Amino acid sequence: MDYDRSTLRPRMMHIGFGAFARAHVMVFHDELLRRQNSDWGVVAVRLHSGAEDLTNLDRTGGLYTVGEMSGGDVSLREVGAVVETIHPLRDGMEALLDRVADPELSLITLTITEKGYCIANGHLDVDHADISRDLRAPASPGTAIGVIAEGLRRRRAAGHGPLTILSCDNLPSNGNLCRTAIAEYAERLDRSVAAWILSDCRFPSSMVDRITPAMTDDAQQTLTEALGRPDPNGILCEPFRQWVIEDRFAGERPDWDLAGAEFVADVAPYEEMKLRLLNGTHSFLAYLGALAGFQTIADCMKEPVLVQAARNLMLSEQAPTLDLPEGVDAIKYADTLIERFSNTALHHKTTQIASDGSQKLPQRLLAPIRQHLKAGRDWPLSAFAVAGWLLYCRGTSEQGGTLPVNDPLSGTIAQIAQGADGADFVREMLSLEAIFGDDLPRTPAFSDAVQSAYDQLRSDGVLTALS
Ligand code: CS2
Repeated sequence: MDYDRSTLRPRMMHIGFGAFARAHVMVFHDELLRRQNSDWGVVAVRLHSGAEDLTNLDRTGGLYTVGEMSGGDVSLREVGAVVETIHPLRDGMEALLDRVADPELSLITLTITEKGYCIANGHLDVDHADISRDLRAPASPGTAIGVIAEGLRRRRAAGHGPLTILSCDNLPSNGNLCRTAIAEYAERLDRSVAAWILSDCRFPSSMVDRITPAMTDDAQQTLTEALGRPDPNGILCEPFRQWVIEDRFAGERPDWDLAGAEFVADVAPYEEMKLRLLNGTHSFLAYLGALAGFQTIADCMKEPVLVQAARNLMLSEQAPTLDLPEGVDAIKYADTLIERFSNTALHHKTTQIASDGSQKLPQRLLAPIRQHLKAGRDWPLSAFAVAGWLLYCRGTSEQGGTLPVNDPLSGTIAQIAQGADGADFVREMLSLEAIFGDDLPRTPAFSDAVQSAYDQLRSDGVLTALS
């Protein structure tokens, strides 16, 4: 280890210590610790699955390996930032809430996925089963939102200072959404706590980027060979990493700029660019690629029709909806994405990216489509993406293989798919307000375009339809 870990204190907590966090947030943090004497140690938290992973991490004293993969090369880094792990099912909820309230803590970073914020129509979804359960028993919350709100309540009651909560999930204005969710939740616990959260705590937005597929047995094997021993918490990812953070913290912050992060006044242009060009195209490839029988994104990139379509989606349909950050060239950005997607060392499954479509479609594809509709522009590839999601939701690939539909709305989706086919299926799916709002289903230019793309996918198959 290149730095003295004995000086690290539990000053930062990361909730959602899964694959992405280990490969992204923690790598930036580790790099900072290599470059600066610092006491910013990390408390690694998971709320649901993963207790065993954290116990394994304790066994190695918090150390784990990140392998950056490109071609046949694996470049290894040992990350030493973790000083403590907490899992409420293993350690008890009090241990976690006490840590949030601890005066030494100043920052919570979050990777809890899109659905973790429990937002509907821009507000906390108080009808969400997990949120309503937490509100009935706020001292033993199950959601990250409930944990943070209750921890902040205790923190304030103990007279300790505010926290910064930094969202690192793929949502536009993720900081504001996080602030809304936590403050609206706290409002129901205690109005004065909500007021304190709004006035004193800070919720910077951030754009995060690093392609990090879920670990598989094969990936574990590759890592074991490169490392010379197994590492149950090890993770493989691409070499590229980017983190753009709104510079708005409640107190001191780690100098992640020393590790390559960018602190800026306004993250929105970076977030939109990445969500639409990278994630939007990822979803496009995930649904259409999986339907056409491709297992991974790199496999999709071996099919010229998909490469051309992905590039056209980025440059002809997504880029025109963006105010790109200064100095960014859309063509170069798109070419770099195609190159990153083509990394054959990463086995990034199309079905993994296809998960949680109901949570991803709105910001990745529907927001730009709304702009096209307003401007009277065509959006044929975006229509194929939405139609691809619809067809994917029926659960069968063109070869007859099973496609897993992992989604918070999977029950509703399965019901619609069982009850209807063809135009009725499309109409019923498009009337899911949580995804499409109440505007898109009432816009014939929208439903007609999606319907006709859907028909074309069904009659011609993905590759013919796209070419
Ligand atoms: C992907 C992202 O799974 C998905 O939905 O689009 O996880 C993507 O790999 C990351 O955002 C890349 O930074």
